[in-house]
Formats: sequence, C-alpha cells, structure tokens
Amino acid sequence: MTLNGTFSLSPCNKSDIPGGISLPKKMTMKFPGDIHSTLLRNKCIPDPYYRKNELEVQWVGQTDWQAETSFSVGANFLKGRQFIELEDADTFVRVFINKKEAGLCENFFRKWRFEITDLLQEGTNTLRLVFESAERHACQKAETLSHPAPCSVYDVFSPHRNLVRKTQCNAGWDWGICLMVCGVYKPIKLVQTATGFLDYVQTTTVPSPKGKDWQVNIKAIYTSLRTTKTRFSFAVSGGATSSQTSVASGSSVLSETSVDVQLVPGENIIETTLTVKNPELWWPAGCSPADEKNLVKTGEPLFRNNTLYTLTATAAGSVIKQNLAFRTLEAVSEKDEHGRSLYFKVNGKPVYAKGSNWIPCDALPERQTPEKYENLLSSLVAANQNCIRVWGGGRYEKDVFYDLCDRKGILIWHDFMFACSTYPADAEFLDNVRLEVRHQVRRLSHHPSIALWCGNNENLGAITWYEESRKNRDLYVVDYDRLNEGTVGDEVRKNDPSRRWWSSSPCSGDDDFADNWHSDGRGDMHYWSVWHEKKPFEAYYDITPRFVSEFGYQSLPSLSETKSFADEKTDFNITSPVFEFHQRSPGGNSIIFENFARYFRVPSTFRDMLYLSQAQQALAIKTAVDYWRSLRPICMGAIIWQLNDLWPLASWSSIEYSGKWKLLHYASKQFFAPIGISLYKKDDAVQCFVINDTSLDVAASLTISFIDFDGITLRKEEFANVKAPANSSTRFFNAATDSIGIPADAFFVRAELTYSNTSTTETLFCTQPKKCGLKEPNIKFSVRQSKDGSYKITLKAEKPAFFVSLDAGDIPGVFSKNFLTLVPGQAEVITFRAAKANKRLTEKAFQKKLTVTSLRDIY
Ligand code: BMA
Repeated sequence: MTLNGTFSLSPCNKSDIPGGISLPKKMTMKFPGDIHSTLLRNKCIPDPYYRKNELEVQWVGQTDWQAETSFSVGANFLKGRQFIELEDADTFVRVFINKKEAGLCENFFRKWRFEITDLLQEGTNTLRLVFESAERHACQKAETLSHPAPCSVYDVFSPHRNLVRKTQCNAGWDWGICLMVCGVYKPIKLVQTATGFLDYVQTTTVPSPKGKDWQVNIKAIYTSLRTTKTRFSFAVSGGATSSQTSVASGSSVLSETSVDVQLVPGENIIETTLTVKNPELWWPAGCSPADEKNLVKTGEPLFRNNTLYTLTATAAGSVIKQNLAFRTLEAVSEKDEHGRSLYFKVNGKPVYAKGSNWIPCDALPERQTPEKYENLLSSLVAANQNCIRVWGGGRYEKDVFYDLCDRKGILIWHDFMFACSTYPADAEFLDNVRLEVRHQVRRLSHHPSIALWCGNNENLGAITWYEESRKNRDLYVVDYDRLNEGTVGDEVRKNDPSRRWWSSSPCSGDDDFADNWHSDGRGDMHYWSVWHEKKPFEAYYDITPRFVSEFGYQSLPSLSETKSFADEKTDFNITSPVFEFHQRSPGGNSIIFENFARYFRVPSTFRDMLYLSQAQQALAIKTAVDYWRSLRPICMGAIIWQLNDLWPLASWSSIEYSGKWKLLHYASKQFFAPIGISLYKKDDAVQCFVINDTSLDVAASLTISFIDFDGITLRKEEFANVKAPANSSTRFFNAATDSIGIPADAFFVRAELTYSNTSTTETLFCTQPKKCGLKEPNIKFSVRQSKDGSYKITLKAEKPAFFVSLDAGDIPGVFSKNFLTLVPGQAEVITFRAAKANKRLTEKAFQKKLTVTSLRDIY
C-alpha cells in the first residue's frame, strides 16, 4: 500500500525558526513532496526565485522538520512480514512507526527498506518522518574527517556539500540557487510479503551471429526472506511505437520462459535467456534508416520515436515491467594516429554525438514534473541533438527521464553523482556509496539509451584546485582512487560489464591523468578557454578535440524571463544588485560585455543588451560546433554546457527556466542538422565544408556568394555536383581571405546547399561585425493564423539583416526557425506554435506581442 495521505508538518525545534517568521498552527503536506514547496504554498516563505529572496529562505535547510500521518491496516496485512520502502528520500530521514524508530535513510540516491513487522498493529498506526538538516550533518561529518575534503563553493552556498550523499548542486553552483531541499519525492510504500522482493531485472540484447534473431540475456535479483522454491517467469511483448512514454500493456507476447529456482535467504541471482525473432532496432534520434531515407529525400527530419518492447518478470507475486530494446551500442576508445578516439557506435554506425549537459530541471523537487521532462527532452531532439550528459553534480534522474530518452533515441552519457570536489574515502562513506552505485546501476542498466558510465565530473582536475590537495597530492589521489576506481568503478564493472566505464570527465582514457581542459588528442575534453579564460571565439579553432563533453558561453536572460525575477522599476539594469544576484559565474556579465566590445557595436538599452547577449551566445557556440563537425571523424562529439536552468538567471543554458528557447537553441537546430554546411574563416582562409551524418551518400549543389551590405552579390562560386559521402565531412571551398579581393568589412559570405528540393544556408562575417557598414534592413513582417492555430510570419528585408531574432514575449511556444539572416528579395516564412492553445491569442494579439530584432537595429 502506498502512504500518500496528508501529513502534518512542523519544525522539530521552534527555536530554529528565525524571528519574524510565523508558521500556521496546522500545516499539512503530501508525499511525494518537498518542504520548501509546502512552506511556499502556505506563504511561510517568499518565492525563492524572485529578486534576492534566496537569502531569506536559507533557514529552512538548516532546520529539522517532522511530518506525521496515521494509517490503518487490517489483520490480513499483518500476515507474513511487513516493510516500509522509501526512494528519493532527501536526505537524512528518520522513520518512526507508532513512535518507535524503524530506520534512518542517509543517502538520497539509495533505496531504503526497513522491516516494521514488530512495530505495526491492527487498526490505526502512525508514521512520523523526521527530516534532519543535511547541512548540519555535513558540518558534523567535517568535524570527524582525518583530513579536510575541500570542494567548490559559490556565491550563496551550503558548506561541506561533498560530505553528504545528496544532489550536490542543492548547495549552490555557478548557475544554481542554494536550496538545501528535503522531502520524499517518490511514493512511500508499505509492503507485506512472506517470500521476498523481486528487486531488479537487468537485460542485455545480443544479435545472433546468423539471421535476424536476437538473444535477450536476463538477470533477475531477488531478495528472499527464506529458503523456498519459486517460479520465475519472463516474457517479451509489444513493439509499440505509441507516444506513451513507458511500458505498453496488452500487446502480444513474442517470447517467454520460466525457471523454477531454489531460493536461499538473502540475495539470489537468477539468469536465463530468451530469443526474439527479427525485432525492430533501436536508433539514436534521426539515425534510423527510415529517418535518414526521409531526410535525404525530403530534407525534413522525421524524429520518429523508437519501437520499445516490454519485458515482464514475475516471481512470487512480485512483478516488474520495463523497457527493452534491441541495439548494439559501443563507446569506442582506441589509440590512433591522433591520440585516443572516443565515439559512440550504434548498430555498427559511428554516431556523431550532438547534445547538451543536463542539470536537475528545477531547484524545487515538486516542480520536476513529467511535463517539464517531456518539454526539455523533446526540445533537445527538435534541435537536432541526439545525446545528453547527466552531469555529476545533479541526481540520478527519475524513471520518466530514461523512458523518454529510450523512446526519443537520446544517447545518455551518465556520470555518477560526484562533481568538482575532493571526497572522503573513509569506510563509512565508501560503504554508503557502494550500495548507492549498486542500486542505481541495477535500477538503470536495462535502458537502451544509456551509452556510458562515467565516474565523476572534474574530480581528477579538482585535486589541483585546492591548496590542501595540491600540498598533499598523494593523499588525495589515494582518496580519489579508493572512491572512484575502488568503489564506483568496481561496482559498475561487477553490475554492468556490458557498458564502457569511463573513469572521469574529462579524461584521456584509462590510466592517463592528463589535464583535459587543454590537451585535445585523447578522450573527452572540457574546453572552457572561451568563457572562463576569456579568450576570443576564434580560440575554438586552436584545438582538434576527439569528443568535447563540455564547452559553453553564457547569455543574459530574455526580457520575459527577466520580468519573472526582477522588478521593472528598480532592477532592469545589467549591474543592478538583483540582476547581478542572478548571475553566479564570477565576472560573468563582464565577460559577456567584453565580447560585446570585441565583436559588436555596444548596445545602449537594457533590452538590446539582452538581445545581443543571446545572439552572441549562439554565435560563440556555432563557431565551435561548425569547426568541430568539420573535423569529423577525428572529432565525434560536441556536448554543450548546458541545456536547461533550474531557476531564472543569466547562464550557459540554451533553454531558459520558463522553457523558452534562447537563440542558441534555435541555432543548434541549424548547426547540428544531420546534413549541413560548415562555413568559417580560419588561418585567414574562408573554408566551406558539407557535413553528412547520415549513412546515405547525398548528391547536392553548393553556391558560395560574396555579398555587400546593400545586398549586391559581388562574386559567386557554383559547385553543381557536390557528392557528400555517408558519415563524412568534405571541404569544397578554401580561399585565402586576401585572395577574395574585397575588403573584409565590405561583404559577408553566404553559402547555400541544395539537395532534394530543399536548401540550407549559412552566413559568415570575415571580420568583426562592428567593423562592417551594416545598412538599415527595414524588416517588414506580417502574421496569418492557420487553421491548426499556428501563426505564419512572413519576413522581408530591404537590406541584408543579421542575427534576426523573433520573440513572442511571454507566450510559451516555439518558432520553426530563428536567429537567421534575411537577404533582400528572399522572403522567409516562419511558423510559431504556441505551447498551449489559447483562444484569446488572436492574430492581432499575437502580432502585438511579436518583436523582430536584427543586429543593425541595436546600433
Ligand atoms: C563545468 C561544469 C560545471 C560548471 C560549468 C560552468 O565545471 O562541470 O560544474 O557549472 O563548468 O562553469
């Protein structure tokens, strides 16, 4: 039975409540739920995301809270043995049944099961949960350490976050609010059983050497309470491609088997296999043969969902239903003439990983809703991305996340939850982590979308960040290795030998401790020279990486986003205290401004600064990706830091906290397109490549025009028979800038690739835009509402218009295209789809909200 009734909530010690805060006598909450959201609902705390309210709510995480409820059980339920189970228990949760302690949860990432057979009674019972302040536990732990464990801290932070097993970024980050949340975010269960628990079912799928059949290797893990003979049954069904995110019911059984097992008390491993005839294969987004064929034929990506099967396992009344899919997936890393490669290969196809880093999708757990996951992950795929990195400072995600990645074909680079820090290596800590990793690997390994397990985020480098660890490196290297290889790696190798274990991000490969922030030839790289080292965008050309798992450039939030956290009358200035409070990267706004001055004419209004910062961010990341994609197959991965925000602020994200796409996310749709152009100026030469990530050869034509700022074409190069082989990057044009014979500030380059009646274009400035004599474009646009409720916007410009941005204000929705160049004589028709149907949003109302801005407009 699930205990999701109403609980009464109160602080354990009234003295923890700061003066001036009054709590209602009776306050109730529900589980799953978190205490900050409950206090907000009860108006006991202000909105922590607004202005500087974050500082007003730190006391909540420093307070112990208690939640109590009563529930009733009948005599039947008291047969056999009874247990209480908690998952997503955040973090130190002491459990009392009828005033007696049943157990203490002390790791957010573990599953907890406490026996309560002797505590329960027929009729009414009480459950009391005490949430002990994780911050206090961390400080107490710090007192016990044999040597300090330094970790990264940010403007607003909770100390010693690395000493407790909790979402690390709850303690604040360089894009994250500090909210030491607590609660239980999954249903609390009471379980009655006489036999035991079917805890996990792990599967791997292997193609049979001959023919189209596949073998499913099944490993069930059953915790038995006694010696008994039990039948285990396994069945594969389905092959539904519906939009349902998870297990389809009622579909036909394709294969099944059962085994009778003599169980012994404790953990039992049951292994068996099944064969499935000619199943549909699982593919990363856009990579299936049908998708690629359609794309090459029509130019339109299909983004079809993958076919998922269902594996149903039953034993002694316990049932597990979970996704099953058929694919081979390797994370290949081999020594080669360039160093050491790193790339994903799916069903034998080398896949260029195009994606983003994922952080928890909201700082308030109750707002981490299935809709938010769906919006963010479908936005990722819609921007032609096929990969996501679950970053080590967040959490092992909710089931809905993995189900969506399975369905949408999003490859997951999965860190373990350790980031930017040293960590203790005492027995108590390591034992706690060992059970955490074992649980998470067994819980998740059946998901086809998980491509690689990675030990941590930047902890190898972190040993060089702190005085203590620099002064005593050996000690901290031993700690690092005991945790990372000795515990995490050990559990991964034991529980999921089918997947590559990558010891840290970034790293150059096994037993190689190079500084992969700067060395590029081996493994994965975090390239931060353009942001954290303030180098110009051209510094992206200084490296020849193999796989960039992190790189990023910030933008300021859009106007509608800024209105959600700042007061228009007092805070609408880049250096206002509130606006600076919503910037957590040291000197972040200055770095943005520095490049304003480096590349552009500096805008004078707050609104124009917001626009230019988003255009600049898109340009920065585009500069990197266009070049690294042209380096295929040497470079086979570009994972942008970061996809999303968990509260509203200036950050590296491509999607704002509200879900609004920034210009960067629209640009991603273009620069990550499976068939596209990479046009850039490097080493004083204009170079143009045709990129083809599909497994089909593409026949196309390419035109490269040199156009002045009145829109007059000064020179044109035509390539009628462009052959872009499958999975390739091919250069078709390479001309020294000074051989073009036109001053760099007097023209721009426009490349157009045409294939299958569709075309794509790219634009390039050959010097800083600020030096170019841009003309007033006088953009005109009209809006028509279509029958399906979408809005068709037709744009025309009299002169070339650059970095054209369409903004619908606070209307949630997506444009079919944005961040584009308009040239005279070529109208652009763009569709806007509102996220929600809204009768009051008439054509006129939408036109009123719509703004169109281009670079020249902010002069
Ligand atoms: C890397 C990430 C994050 C951080 C980002 C931006 O270090 O791993 O920790 O937020 O850079 O600074």
